Amino acid sequence: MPVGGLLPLFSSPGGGGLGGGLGGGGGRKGSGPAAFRLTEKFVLLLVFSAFITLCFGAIFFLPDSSKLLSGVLFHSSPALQPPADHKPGPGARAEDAADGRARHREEGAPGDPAAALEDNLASIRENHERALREAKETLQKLPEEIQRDILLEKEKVARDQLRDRAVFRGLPRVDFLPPIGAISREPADPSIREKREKIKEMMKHAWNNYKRYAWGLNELKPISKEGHSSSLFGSIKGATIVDALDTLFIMQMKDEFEEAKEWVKQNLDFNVKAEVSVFEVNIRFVGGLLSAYYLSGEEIFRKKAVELGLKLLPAFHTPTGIPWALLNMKSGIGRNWPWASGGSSILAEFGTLHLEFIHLSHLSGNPVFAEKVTNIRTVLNNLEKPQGLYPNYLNPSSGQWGQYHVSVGGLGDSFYEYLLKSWLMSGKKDLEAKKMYFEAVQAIETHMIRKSNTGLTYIAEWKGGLLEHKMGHLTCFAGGMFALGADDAPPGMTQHYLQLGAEIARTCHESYNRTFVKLGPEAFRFDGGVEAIATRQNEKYYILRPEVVETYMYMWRLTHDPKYRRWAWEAVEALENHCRVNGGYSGLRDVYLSRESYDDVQQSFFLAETLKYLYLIFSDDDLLPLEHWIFNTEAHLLPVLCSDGKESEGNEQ
Ligand code: DMJ
Repeated sequence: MPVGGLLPLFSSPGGGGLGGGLGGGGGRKGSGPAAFRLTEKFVLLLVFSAFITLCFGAIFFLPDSSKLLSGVLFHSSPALQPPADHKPGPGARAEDAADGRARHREEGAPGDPAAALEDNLASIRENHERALREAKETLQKLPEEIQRDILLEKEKVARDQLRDRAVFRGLPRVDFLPPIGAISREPADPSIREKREKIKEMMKHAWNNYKRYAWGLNELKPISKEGHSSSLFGSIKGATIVDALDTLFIMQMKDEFEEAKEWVKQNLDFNVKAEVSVFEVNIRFVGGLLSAYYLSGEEIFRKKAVELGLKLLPAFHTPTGIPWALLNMKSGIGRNWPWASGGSSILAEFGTLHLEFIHLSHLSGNPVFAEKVTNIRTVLNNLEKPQGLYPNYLNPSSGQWGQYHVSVGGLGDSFYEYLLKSWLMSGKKDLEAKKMYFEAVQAIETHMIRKSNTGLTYIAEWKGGLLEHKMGHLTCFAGGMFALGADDAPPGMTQHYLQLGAEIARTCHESYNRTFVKLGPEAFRFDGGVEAIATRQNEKYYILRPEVVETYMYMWRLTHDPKYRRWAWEAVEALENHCRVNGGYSGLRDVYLSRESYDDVQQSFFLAETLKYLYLIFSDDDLLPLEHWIFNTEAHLLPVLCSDGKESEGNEQ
């Protein structure tokens, strides 16, 4: 429990506030009949917290308590109202937070509900005991000691801030090396060439409409034909421009790339007051700028990326160095999503900074970025993991896990992706990342991967030892991840991981194929007699997400099985038939309906990821070869670094 939460008990020895009312004086000596001694206070606290725990524990076992809680506690938006972004933006998380309290279902160990119940109670008990321990420690401190702790913490934050600024003395000269495979030949097969050309035409349609109706704003509303702003970026502007830069480059849309670059030069401004999501700004803006730099060599992108990276540093000024989710870039004040378990930071957010931050240090000569993400690893490595799994929530002050929820979809996903890619991006030198990745994947396989009755492999959600048999669209990226890591798997496991990747790809393809529009829902279930189908109205939408075609791209590159090109083309046709409108591309509110109901948002990741992955599937493998390039989680390109910290191009040229 955070110190601040207990302060009123001690606030005023002479009275005033709860502490005063209860006798004050730090609880050491009672000053009147109503006063409580320290031990009495502790007993009261114990009884009170046991009561609260029991109430909450009971809610977990109410039928469909998710509805109850989402309505009462989280005011979740009505069905048919998909949030702007779901992975892992606030919409997704708010929903997930509510969903996280959904009725627990027993794991696939039939006939053992008692053990499952026992597990769940054990984890509740454990959380409870931990909270009590922390409360007890704090209660034993004198008010002066608590005040001193607070002061020390404040001083530490101020020192950190000064240090971050001091180390950096401007950008060093960097020799730009021409990128490998940034531009490729036309595919030899005319039918493939034609398909690739079609995807480029889709990019033109998306870009031209954005330019026409929403230029300089974050995203486009293709039905209303106006700009769409998302709170994820505070008042930073131009998300679509920065997200699209590298796709424009590899598709050789030179004029468009130039106009985008000009906009960045003249208008991209980070001196904004409003709060931003550190994760979203990192993956889209820092990632997009780094990628544009590595492809084009234009200094403006390096400069802007480093400038933005420096602005994000105050997010790390927490007692553990685990960053806040939200940051006011002007004031440097951070906080976490109010709905996140016990004030926690989110695994998929603080765990998805590593690739970009290593490159920021590489391009700026400033070690501070690398230090921040290395520290995140250290904190994680010092923690006990339940069954070897990483919970989605971690408190940045106490350094303790929050709720024991584990997901390879929203809230967890790209953390695992970045472990694998850190290993690959380091030129296979970052052994720690490799170890963490394969250990995590092994635990995921044991505790979360299951097969449906008809043999579809899926990744469920783990909640305190129980499984919810649902898989998110976001989770579909994991097929590509398993396949990409296969080569470096422990002895004898390469084929197994390739196979696992192929099975996830097949399941996700099924989730598309079982809809009317042939694009998949936000989440699909394997229970109540259904397989790979969304059963809840608020999980039936599709917001132009990339994860399924992302997995097709890796599977195609790694196996050349023609079915992946076939499946990718089905997705292209579905996008054209159901998402394309006069004003661009729109997401859909229900993929099972024959009549389109548009959500009226052209997400920036549609240009950054969905169209880029599709284009690569119909290109030869020498366009952005996987051994030289790493795709960040927004599909932005970062070159593999050699052991000496140089990009791999350096060695090749
Ligand atoms: C993108 O912003 C990134 O892929 C992120 O990791 C998750 N959500 C979207 C796409 O669905």
